[in-house]
Amino acid sequence: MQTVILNRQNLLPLGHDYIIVGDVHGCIDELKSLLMKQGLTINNEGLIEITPQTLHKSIVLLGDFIDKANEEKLTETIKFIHRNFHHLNQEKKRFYLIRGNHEEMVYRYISNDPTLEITPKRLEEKEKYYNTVALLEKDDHLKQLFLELYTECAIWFKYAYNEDFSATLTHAPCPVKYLAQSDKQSSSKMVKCISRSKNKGMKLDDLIPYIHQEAQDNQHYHIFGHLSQPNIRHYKNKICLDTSAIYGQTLSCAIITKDSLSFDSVSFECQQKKASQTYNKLFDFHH
Ligand SMILES: [Mn+2]
Repeated sequence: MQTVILNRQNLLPLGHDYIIVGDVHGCIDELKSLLMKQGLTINNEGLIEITPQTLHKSIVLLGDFIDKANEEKLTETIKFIHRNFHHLNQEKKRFYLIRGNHEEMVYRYISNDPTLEITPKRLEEKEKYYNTVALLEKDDHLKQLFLELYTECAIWFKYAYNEDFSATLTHAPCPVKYLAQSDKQSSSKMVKCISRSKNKGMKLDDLIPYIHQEAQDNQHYHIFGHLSQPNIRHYKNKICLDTSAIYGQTLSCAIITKDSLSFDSVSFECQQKKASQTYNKLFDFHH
């Protein structure tokens, strides 16, 4: 077995239950519902209450909490995550964020990243895929909140219970050799994989063959989001949790308690217009 020297700040402490939530994309109503369904209470000020019953529950967002939703919901999402990130992490860490490709791209736009060449195509993409940019450009306070959250995002986390059970969490699927590594190339592979929109017509399992080829029949899970799916996709130790909330499907989470793994979902609540896309299914071996 490969020995990886783990960076302590990427290790999730044992003794907590972890609620690991897939791509939120501004589905704030669904995020609140999903957390409440896990026994958390949200008060009138939008703060998640810390009670004796919920003291040991931690939240991990798998990335892509922005974009695609409408501006009102995006604003609410950023404010909710920001408030609760600080609130829940006051005494000890209970709220963890993973960087998705949407956070990364929006950060590059709003920080005037010199390596981001602004071409007509880029400007078109900014409107079409990264609608949080325009919102942050006209709301400086919200932009500051986003920037604070961005600096708090990790690329990956690992929960290592024992030699038989662990879970590595990233935004995007990636080959095992990049997983939980700290070099620049590995980091970018954990945030984003090959584009589906640039490879239309190709089956997802052919586009990222490593994900099923490297799947193992064990409980050393790799849990990721990024690839909007019609439901939770689970093959051996590989699990995709992006269940297309903003596309009108569901928002899902995995729950880790000690060495057990379970799942839950809530439906899209129709409090905003859903986005549209055609699904390209992962682990779709029967055809
Ligand atoms: Mn993504």
